Amino acid sequence: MAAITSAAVSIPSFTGLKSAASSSTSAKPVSVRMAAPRASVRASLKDFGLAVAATAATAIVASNALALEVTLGSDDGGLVFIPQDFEVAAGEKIVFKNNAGFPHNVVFDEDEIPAGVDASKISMPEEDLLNAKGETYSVTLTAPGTYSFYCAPHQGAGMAGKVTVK
Ligand SMILES: [Cu+2]
Repeated sequence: MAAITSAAVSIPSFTGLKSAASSSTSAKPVSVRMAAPRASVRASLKDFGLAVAATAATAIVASNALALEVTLGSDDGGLVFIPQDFEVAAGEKIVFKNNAGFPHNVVFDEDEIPAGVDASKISMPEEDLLNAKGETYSVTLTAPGTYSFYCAPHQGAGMAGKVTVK
């Protein structure tokens, strides 16, 4: 306290500068203090917004990931769909994936699908075949009900399945 007073007395002009500087520096911290919280609130809101957006994007990815995979042919070459009888939500993608015992395909039975659904629009053409392991055929069913499908080359061997759309 004494040192500040003597400095103020011995060098008045410096004191004036100092007080001006200190008033400006004391004003700055106030404005910084005022601005900083706003900035950080903005930043955190922005981060929050980004986090929400990221969450939404994840949710979209997750809903896209809601694809049910059906394996065509068991690992030992069995002529089956795995699973053979399953449920999906309306609009959920069904991915039929070629595994073993191919060629396979996926044909919906026009007599065993909900009324108003066009079997040709959800089926592979009977002559189209999945000839290699890992090849896929995807379909999305939107009309609720039960759909029967089969593999044309192996229909006689009982390669058939059923999906219920909820
Ligand atoms: Cu087959």
